[in-house]
Amino acid sequence: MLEKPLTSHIRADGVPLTLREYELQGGYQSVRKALLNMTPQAVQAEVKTSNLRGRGGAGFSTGLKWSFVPLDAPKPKYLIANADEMEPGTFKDRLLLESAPHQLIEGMIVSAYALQADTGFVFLRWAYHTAAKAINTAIAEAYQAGYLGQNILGTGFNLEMHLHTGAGRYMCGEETALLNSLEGKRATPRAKPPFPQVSGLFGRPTIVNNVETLCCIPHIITHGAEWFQKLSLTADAGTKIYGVSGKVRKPGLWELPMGTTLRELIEEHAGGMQDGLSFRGALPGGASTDFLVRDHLDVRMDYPSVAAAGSRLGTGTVIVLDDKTSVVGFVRNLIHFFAQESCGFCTPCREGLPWIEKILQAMQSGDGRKDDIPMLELHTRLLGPGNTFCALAPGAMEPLQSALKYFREDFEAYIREHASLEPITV
Ligand code: L3W
Repeated sequence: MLEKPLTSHIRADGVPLTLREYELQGGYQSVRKALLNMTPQAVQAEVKTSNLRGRGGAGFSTGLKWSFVPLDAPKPKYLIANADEMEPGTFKDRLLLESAPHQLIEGMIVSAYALQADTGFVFLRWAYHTAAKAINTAIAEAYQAGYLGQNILGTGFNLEMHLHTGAGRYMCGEETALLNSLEGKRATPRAKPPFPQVSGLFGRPTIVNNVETLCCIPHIITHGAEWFQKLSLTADAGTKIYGVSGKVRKPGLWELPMGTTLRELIEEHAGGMQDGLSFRGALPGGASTDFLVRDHLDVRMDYPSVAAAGSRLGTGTVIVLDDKTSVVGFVRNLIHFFAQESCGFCTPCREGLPWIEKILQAMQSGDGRKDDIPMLELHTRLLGPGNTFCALAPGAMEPLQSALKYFREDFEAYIREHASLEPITV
C-alpha cells in the first residue's frame, strides 16, 4: 500500500492529472465509499480514530474539531480549505494545490459529507496563480463528473464549491480573519469563542481546515484509520510533507513518515549544508516557531517531540540558519515581514513589531545600545501569548526570544563592535 499517499498522484513534471487519469489511479474512491456506504458519523469516527492533527501550524485534532459542528443544524454550513499559505519558508500546500488539485477536492467532498456542509470554499493565497488555474479546472471537471453539485452519486447529498482568491495578506491564514475577508470585510481576527465550528462564515457553522489536512482525508477513508496511524514513526499519525529551505545543498519538500528526525531531513533529504557552511540552528515550522539548535538535531519532527524541545512543529517546513548568516539580520528580516503583515487591530502587535524592527535595524547599522537586549526581551513578553488578540505577534516573538536565548552573543557583539560585523548576508 502507498507509503507516500499525499504525493503518490503527483507527476514528475508537476502537471496535475485530469479527473479521468486521477480516477484510473484510484481517485475519488473515498467519495464513493463514504457517500454510498458510510454515515456522516462513521466518516467522522474514522477521522477521529486516525489521530489526524491539523497541518496548518497548530496541530489541533481534526476529528475533535469536526465534532463541534452540530450535525443537525439547518443549512447553510460551510467547509473552507485554508490555502492562504503565507508562512515564511512554507510552500508545502502549493505543491498539493498545483499538482494534485483533485485530491483536495476529493478530501473536501468527503469532509463536507461528514459535516453535512453544503458549500465549500478554497480560500487561496493571491500569489498562487498556477494553483488557481489547477483548482478551477479540477472543480469544473468534478462538477461535470457529478462529484459536485446536486444529488451527488444519486445519494441526495449536495455540495457547491467555489475558489476564492484572497488579496495577499498573511493575516487571512488566521481562520477568523479569513472568514471576515470572505464576507467582504477587513481581515481582522474575531474573538474566540464562539469558534467557527458553531458560528463561522455569515454566523453559520463552519470548518476551516488546512490543505494538507484535507488531502489526508481520502486516504484515511479509503485505507482506514489504523493504516494511517501506522504510516508514522511515532504516536502522531500519518505522513508529513516536510520542507527545508536555507543554505542547504538541496532545498525542497518530501513526504515522509511523521516523526522523521530533523537530522535526517537536513543531512539526508536536503543534502546537508552548502560547502563551507555549518548548521547553526533551524526554525522547525515556518518563521513563527522557536529555534532548534545542534543539540536538537535528533528530535523527531512530530508535535509533542518538537514541543518538548521548546519549539513547535508548526507547518513542518524547516528554515535553516548557517554559521555565516547574521542572526540579527535573519531575525530582523522575519520581524519586518510580521510588522508589515500585522492587521493593526491590537496595539502590542501594531506598535511593537515596527519598534522591534527599528531596534534590530539600529543594531545592524552600528547604532545598537546596551539596553537594547533587555528592551527586546521585554518586548517578547509584551507581544507574547495572552497580550495580543491573535497568534501573529506571539508567533513573531518565537524566533526572536529563542535567538536571544541561543545566540545572545551575536546580539551582544553587534552592540559591542557596532557596525564592524557588517556586511553579512541575510
Ligand atoms: C474548538 C477550542 N476549536 C482551538 C481550533 C481552532 C482552529 C484550530 C487551531 O493558528 C498556528 C499559529 C501560527 N474549541 C479550540 C478549537 N480550536 N481550540 O483549532 O487553533 P489555534 O488557535 O490553536 O491556532 P490558529 O489560530 O489556527 C495556527 C502557526 O500555526 N503557524 C502559522 C501557520 C500559517 C500558515 C499559513 O501560511 N497560512 O500555515 C506556524 O507555526 O503561528 O500559532 O481551527 O478553531 N477550544
